[in-house]
Amino acid sequence: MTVTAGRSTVSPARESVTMTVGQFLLRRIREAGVSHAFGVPGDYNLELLQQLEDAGRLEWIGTCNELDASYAADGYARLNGLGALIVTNGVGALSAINGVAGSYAEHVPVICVCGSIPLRSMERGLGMHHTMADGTWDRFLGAYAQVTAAQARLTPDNAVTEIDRLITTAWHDKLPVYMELPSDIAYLDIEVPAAPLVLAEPPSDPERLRSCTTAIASLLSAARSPAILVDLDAGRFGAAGEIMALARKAQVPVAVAPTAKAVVDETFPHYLGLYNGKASQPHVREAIETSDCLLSVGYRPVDLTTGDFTGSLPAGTIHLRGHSVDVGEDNYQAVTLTEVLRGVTDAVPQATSRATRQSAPPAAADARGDGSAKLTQAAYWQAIQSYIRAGDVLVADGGTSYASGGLRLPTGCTFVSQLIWGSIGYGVGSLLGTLASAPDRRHLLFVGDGSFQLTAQEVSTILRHDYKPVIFLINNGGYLIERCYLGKTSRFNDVANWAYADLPKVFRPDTTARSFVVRTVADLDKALSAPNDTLIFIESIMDPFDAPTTVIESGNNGADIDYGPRGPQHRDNMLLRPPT
Ligand SMILES: Cc1ncc(C[n+]2csc(CCOP(=O)(O)OP(=O)(O)O)c2C)c(N)n1
Ligand SMILES: [Mg+2]
Repeated sequence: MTVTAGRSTVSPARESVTMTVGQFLLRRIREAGVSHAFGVPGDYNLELLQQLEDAGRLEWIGTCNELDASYAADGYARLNGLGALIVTNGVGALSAINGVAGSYAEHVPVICVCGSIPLRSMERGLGMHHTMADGTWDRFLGAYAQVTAAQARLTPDNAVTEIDRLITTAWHDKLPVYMELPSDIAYLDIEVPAAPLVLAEPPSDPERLRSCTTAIASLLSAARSPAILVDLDAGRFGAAGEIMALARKAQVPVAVAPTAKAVVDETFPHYLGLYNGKASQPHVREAIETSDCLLSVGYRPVDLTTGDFTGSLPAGTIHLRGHSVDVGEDNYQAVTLTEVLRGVTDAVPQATSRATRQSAPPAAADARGDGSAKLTQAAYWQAIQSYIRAGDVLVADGGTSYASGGLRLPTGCTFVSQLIWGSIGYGVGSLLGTLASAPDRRHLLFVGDGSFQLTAQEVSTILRHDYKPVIFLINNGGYLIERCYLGKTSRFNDVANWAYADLPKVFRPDTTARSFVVRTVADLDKALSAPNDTLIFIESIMDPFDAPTTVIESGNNGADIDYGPRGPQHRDNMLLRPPT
């Protein structure tokens, strides 16, 4: 029997179908759970975009530039588990490479498809546009080799194996991949598997899993002050539920690195808070650093997650990763994170004696003062704290907006930030992606004027698709966080003053967006009472030197690390110091 599926012919005996290379690629991306693709058209990918539009499997979200597409695919993948962007040869691919490198640093699985020059041109050595015009065609593949887990140039011969290898690698390793689709092969018929792509964690090696879970469970059961420290891989590998189940059964407190904020529900009774070396609350630091059995999940110490290297984990820390574990001298391979956590949970006795160790952070002094007073950062974050509700998606860009990491989040919230890679403007592009991934949730963006200027145009795409986020923009006349490193009053830290709140109207003349320019607490309260039935844009004007103490201290420490003892930060008044 032969089954006809569109143009394709299915032959059950061979379990393969005939399909074009482009249609197969789009089908596999869809089967991997991705239903949107971001990017910019170009002559080398138009044929694929035509296939995308004809098949209707994926929704195309055209962005203003490829950098924003890479941020959007990243934000999308953080919520959805996988994301995709489609760019054109050279010019598009290199515009996107910063964002894809960010996905690598932050362990976000993104598929970057580049419509590239035709195989015909490569075989005949034809000089083509969007190349160096020197007959070479491997340069961009080479560039992407530095920032992706796997790369391939598709051909009719390798398309089936390479498409599956790359998508599976992205999903399995939680890292981006790059594939070039030469523009003259997308419409060629090839034989492809009829069965859908199945993405599943490989089962652990049974003996390794047993030995590993037994070793961890016995250490944990004997411990007097066990603790768990969670980093972002716990979220990427979908292990938050397992971590909480273990913490509940063994009654173990859980702290998270700033890179993993909200991976563990912050209302969870065993949730301690953020661990960040010296910058942690004392009870969190003590629980982690003096634990006699610390279980870390995906921990990757960097300056911004170690309180600038002031933290140190206990020597015997057990390190769990996506697919391997270290316990003392023993290294376990071929074990998957969720299976290890489930195995340990099964093996430990139900603890009853350990009380939950959560303690609320000290209540901040009321910073709101008189409603007519000039808005301060302290009053701002206090007002936003009461605005957050369960299930919100918070996206934080760079600068003082990082202070959103200090908000106490209700249940079901997601926190998206690019703390390790730290490319400013990421938040605006990423917001487009989180909105496309979860349009029914409320999305809040925290962004500074300087960061916003890198990717502001993507607000037009957000409006074009009728998304309804709340954009909180701090207008403080420049790069305030940089003033905490160096150049307190230097001109290079100033930016042009835009009429930010007017932009929704510029980007979509018929917009229903509500824009506010806020100068006082009372102004902010009024803006915060607006219904979320359209995009809300809140531009808050603040003093150029008003920064949260956490941001000032991290900038000051950063200056010492970056410039060393002979650096210019030691001269008078070179950087913004905490108020005395
Ligand atoms: C792509 C990129 N360029 C430059 C930087 C350096 N940088 C980090 S934060 C920052 C300033 C952010 O200013 P703003 O968004 O206005 O935040 P503020 O601290 O003023 O609230 C800059 C320029 C960066 N992180 N990424
Ligand atoms: Mg600023």
